Amino acid sequence: MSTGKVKRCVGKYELGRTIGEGTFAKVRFARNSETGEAVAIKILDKAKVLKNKMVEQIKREIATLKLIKHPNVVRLYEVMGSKTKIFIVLEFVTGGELFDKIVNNGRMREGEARRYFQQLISAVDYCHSRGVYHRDLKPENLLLDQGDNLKVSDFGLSALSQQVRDDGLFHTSCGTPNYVAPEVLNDRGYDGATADIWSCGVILFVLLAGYLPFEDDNLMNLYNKISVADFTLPAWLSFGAKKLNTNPRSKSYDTHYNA
Ligand code: 3AM
Repeated sequence: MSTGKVKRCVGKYELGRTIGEGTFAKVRFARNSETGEAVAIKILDKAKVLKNKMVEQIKREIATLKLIKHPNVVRLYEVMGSKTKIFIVLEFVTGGELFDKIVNNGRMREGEARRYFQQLISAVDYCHSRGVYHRDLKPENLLLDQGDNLKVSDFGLSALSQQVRDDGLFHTSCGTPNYVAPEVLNDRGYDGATADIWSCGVILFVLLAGYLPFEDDNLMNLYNKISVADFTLPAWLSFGAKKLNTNPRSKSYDTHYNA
């Protein structure tokens, strides 16, 4: 028997429950009414985007993103707008967030971390080769699918997230900029590719160590630690994993780095 409830639709998608609130958008479950396929829809407040006159840039970026197809990147199917909102229709990913694993089980074995890291680098390399940069790689953007494969979300959507950040404080909703490269913190213009690789390094560190390389309750102290690459490698890392540390200012593989 029908409940008589009218489902709210966006284009051909029937909106369902709210999955969560991200850095710059609300995320809702939805279903393609033609195919039955499940999707996730990110919903943004249009006013925030328009205010910053970024619409043209965002349209350009989205056109590029539709061409990005990689097993480790969350697919972007389409983007729609209403009078007040922007709807970004995405592949629905069911396995939760990678970092929930760390929160629940602590650090990973090297083999497990290596597999996720290879998938991350594969996604990043693919996007970079198409001129698409993430600029905000961090735990909440690393999802897992049913087969325990990594899916990176929000690739190329930095213009959108930047908008909303500009309306609040820098990185308000994600707390602290632990994953951000020093040159991004300086805010003097930066290379999207190397900034992403820095964040990948921080992510790998967290997978293997179970804690962040740069942490401080005081934001200025945190900026400072990031700027001088002041971190300590955990003793349990293998020689191979330690060797991945590419801090050009460190001469040996001591456990403490402070350039
Ligand atoms: O609020 P939580 O942390 O449970 O995992 C993302 C996060 O969940 C989820 O939406 C919340 C806000 O970002 N999410 C983001 N993109 C998603 C997607 N494509 C997604 N869940 C499924 N598929």
